[in-house]
Amino acid sequence: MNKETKIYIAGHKGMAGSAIWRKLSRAGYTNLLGRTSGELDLRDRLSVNRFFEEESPEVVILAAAKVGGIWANNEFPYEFLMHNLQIQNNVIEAAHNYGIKKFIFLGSSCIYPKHSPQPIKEEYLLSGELEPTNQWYSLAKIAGIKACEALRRQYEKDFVCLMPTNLYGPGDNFDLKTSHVLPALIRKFHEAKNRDHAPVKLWGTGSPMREFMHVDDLASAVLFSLQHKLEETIYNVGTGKDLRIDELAGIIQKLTGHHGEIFWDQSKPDGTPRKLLDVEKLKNKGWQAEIALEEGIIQTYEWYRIAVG
Ligand code: GFB
Repeated sequence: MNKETKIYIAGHKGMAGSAIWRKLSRAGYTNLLGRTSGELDLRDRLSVNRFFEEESPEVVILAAAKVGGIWANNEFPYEFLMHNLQIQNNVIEAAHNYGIKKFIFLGSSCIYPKHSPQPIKEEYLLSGELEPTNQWYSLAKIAGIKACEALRRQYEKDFVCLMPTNLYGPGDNFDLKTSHVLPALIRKFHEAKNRDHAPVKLWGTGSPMREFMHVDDLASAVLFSLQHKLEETIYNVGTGKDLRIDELAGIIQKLTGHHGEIFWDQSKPDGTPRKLLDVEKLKNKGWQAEIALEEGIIQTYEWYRIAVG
């Protein structure tokens, strides 16, 4: 692989894909390929095959997926299962058929069992029941991992799966229903501050623990995975540190300058009690996350304020 290698980043307009595009461009990769969902519907097998036929990418990074927070996952189980299966089946199969040299599949820490021992090692996959709110998404991602594992085993393909922890950063979804917790909290506290420090209503009990990683750190893990030989199928990608949701709320409240009250709506689900990734495997290869949580939130809050005007 060199700087002219043709690299297709599927989902290059999404939060993860656009961070990967920025990272690779800055690292000097000059032959990046992207298509918006309007230009190429990854759920359409014929169009995907035609695209691979015409463009002949050498490396593929699959960052396209239907994603969302706990409410969206629970509310749209069919789309989270089927759209993800369709996208990854088409892209993985085309990558296999068109002889792609290296393939990176992005999953999520929610593939692991709901009550997994902590921190979660890669080998805990399929050792227990999934969290019900996001089992649909998780099952699709697990199928994608198994397809990559099968290709490695049967055809000796260099297909690697990265499992990022909860991501956040510029380009995130700030819709209060469908977003993940971190962007939702930035928006809720920001808007409440501007409404004379009105009270803020958050979901669940505040006791679940989550690990958050800036999307630029994921992009650096993807670059690292392109530049190094990885012998195994799955590598966790995280910071190795987590915190309670009510602690996260405290940090975001402070950073946004909100001084009002916080209420917890316990009719909303908590989801998995904890999902801290064990990140030793990729660390032993030489990669680790660098962006501290507060620094990342400050940068994301700045991005959000510019985006909303
Ligand atoms: O980020 P989040 O939606 O998803 O929620 P998961 C994390 C925790 O924050 C849950 C609580 O316990 C929520 O109840 N929370 C508190 C809130 N206030 C809010 C709020 O205003 N909005 C949101 N969204 N949450 C997702 C999976 O799980 O994580 C996906 O459903 C994916 O499949 C993703 O894996 C990374 O961390 O629970």
